Amino acid sequence: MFTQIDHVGIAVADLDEAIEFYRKAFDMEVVHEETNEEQGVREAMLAVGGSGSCLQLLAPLNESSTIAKFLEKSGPGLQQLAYTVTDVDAVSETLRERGLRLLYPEARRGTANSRINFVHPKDAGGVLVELVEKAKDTDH
Ligand code: V0V
Repeated sequence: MFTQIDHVGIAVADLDEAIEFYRKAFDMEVVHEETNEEQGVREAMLAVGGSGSCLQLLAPLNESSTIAKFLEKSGPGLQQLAYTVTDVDAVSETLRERGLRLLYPEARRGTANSRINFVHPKDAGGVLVELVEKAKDTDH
């Protein structure tokens, strides 16, 4: 079902400060950065060696962002665990059949034109699980 850990998402208040921290403390470099208006985030992907898995730093774009709400309630830290899948529609359907709530009826646009959906954290042991079907032409 899942082919690898795509990324681990961390909520941060200030994206530039967080990027600087990860660069200085852990020698990690940004491989992709973008703003996703629909998701209400500014985000950066940082490579974890050559593993293919990334760290995703997520900063809120505005006060109504899910990340703003998360920061207010829980403070900065781990917000989500994302798995790579080859077909997000098929995996979402399988998980629905298994009784898990998917957040969206249809996949939405994620990082670098990936297609994404989420399993509600209350149905996944307290973990916000993201499913990521990568765009064909990307390596992150
Ligand atoms: C909320 N809860 C969480 C959680 N967020 N538990 C674990 N991890 C999280 N991230 C718990 C919370 O403690 C509450 O538990 C309960 O769920 C309801 O929380 P809430 O504060 O009322 O929050 P809601 O219901 O307003 O929103 C929660 C959901 C929301 C998960 C529905 O955050 C959401 O829609 N997330 C998906 C979109 C997203 O995260 N976008 C930003 C990343 P108690 O207190 O009732 O026990 S964008 C992204 O990842 C991109 C672009 C990408 O990867 O490509």
